[in-house]
Amino acid sequence: MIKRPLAAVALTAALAVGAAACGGTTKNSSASDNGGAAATSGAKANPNAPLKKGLKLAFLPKQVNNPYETIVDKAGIAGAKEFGGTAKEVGPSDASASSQISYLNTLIQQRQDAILIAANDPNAVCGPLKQAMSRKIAVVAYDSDAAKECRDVFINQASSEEIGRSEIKVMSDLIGGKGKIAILSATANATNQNTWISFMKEELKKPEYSGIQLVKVAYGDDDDQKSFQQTQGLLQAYPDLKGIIAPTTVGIAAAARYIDSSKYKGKVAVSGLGTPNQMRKFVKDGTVKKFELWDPANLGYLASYAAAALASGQITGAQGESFKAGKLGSRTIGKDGEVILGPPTVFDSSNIDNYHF
Ligand code: RAM
Repeated sequence: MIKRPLAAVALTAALAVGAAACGGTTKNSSASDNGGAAATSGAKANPNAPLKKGLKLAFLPKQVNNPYETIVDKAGIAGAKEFGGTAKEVGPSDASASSQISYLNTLIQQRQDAILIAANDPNAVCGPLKQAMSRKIAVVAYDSDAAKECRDVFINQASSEEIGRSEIKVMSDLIGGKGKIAILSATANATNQNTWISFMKEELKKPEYSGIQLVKVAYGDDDDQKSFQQTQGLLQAYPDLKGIIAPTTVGIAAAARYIDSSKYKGKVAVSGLGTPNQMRKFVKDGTVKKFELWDPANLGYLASYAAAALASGQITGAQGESFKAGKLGSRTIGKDGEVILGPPTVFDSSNIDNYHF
C-alpha cells in the first residue's frame, strides 16, 4: 500500500491555510507562494463570487487517442455541464513537445474562458499560455504540469513524490528487493513522468534497495507500438532484467502485452500506472501482479471546477485559496499553485474487478 503520512501532513497544513482564506481574506500572492501569473499579477480572489454561467472551457490533453486522457476529459466536460458551462476537448494525436502549440493559438483566438492543458513539455507551451493569461483566459494544467509561471494552477492526480517512491516500493516487493530493473516511460519531455522518475531515483538511494539496479530509462512516447518495441529492446539488451516499471497507462499495457506472449512471462515483473480495464487481462493471467492509478474521471472533474473558480474570480491560484469542486467537496490550493486529487489505489487480483475504467 501507499505510505500516507506525507500526504496527511501536507493536507493538514493546506487545510489550516485554507481555513484562513475562507474567512474572507483575499490574497495578493507573492512569487514565493505561487508562480501562477494571475496570482502574481496582484489579482484579488473573491471566495464568495458565484460561478459564472455559460463559461467556455477547452481541454487540451497530451494526445486525443489515449484512453486515459479520454476518461479524464470526458468527466471534465460532464463536470462543466453541472455549473452551466460548456467544454470541449481538442488536441494532437501525438504527445511530442510542440504538438499542442497550434491548438493553443486557436483556443486563444476563440477566446475560451479557460484552457486546461496536460502539457507535453513544461516549457514548449509557455509562450502561448502566457499570452492566454494576459488575455484573461484562465489556465489550468492537469495531469502533466506546465512551467509554474505559465499556468494559474496545477491539478495533480496525487502527490508526485508518493507516486514515484511507491513505484519503487511495489517493484521491490515484486522482485524480492534484488535485480536489474528498467523504466519504460512516456515521452522524454513529459513533466509528470519526469517528476515521478526523479523521485523513483531518490527512493532507490535508500539502503533497502541496494540490491536493485536501474539499468535504463526507455521512452515509448505514449505510443502503443513504440512502447511494445521498446520493451522488446529492453529484454534484448538486458536478458536478465527482473522488472519493468511503466509510469504510463500506454506503456504498462504495451509492456504487459509483450511479456505476456514472450518467454519472459513469469520471469519479468511489470508494474507502474495503468487503467484497470486495460490491465485486467494481464492481472488475471498473472503477467501483472500489482499496479497503481487514481480515478482519472475525478481528475478531469476537479480540473473543470478549478477552471470555473478561476474564470469566476473565486480563486487566483494563490496558496491557501479554496474552492468547491462539486461532488468532490472543497479543495485548497497548496504550494506552487498545486491542488492534489488524492492518494492512488493499488490494484491486484483481489480488487481489480471492483473497478471499471
Ligand atoms: C498516460 C499519460 C498520462 C499519465 C498516465 C498515468 O496515459 O502519460 O499523462 O498520467 O499515463
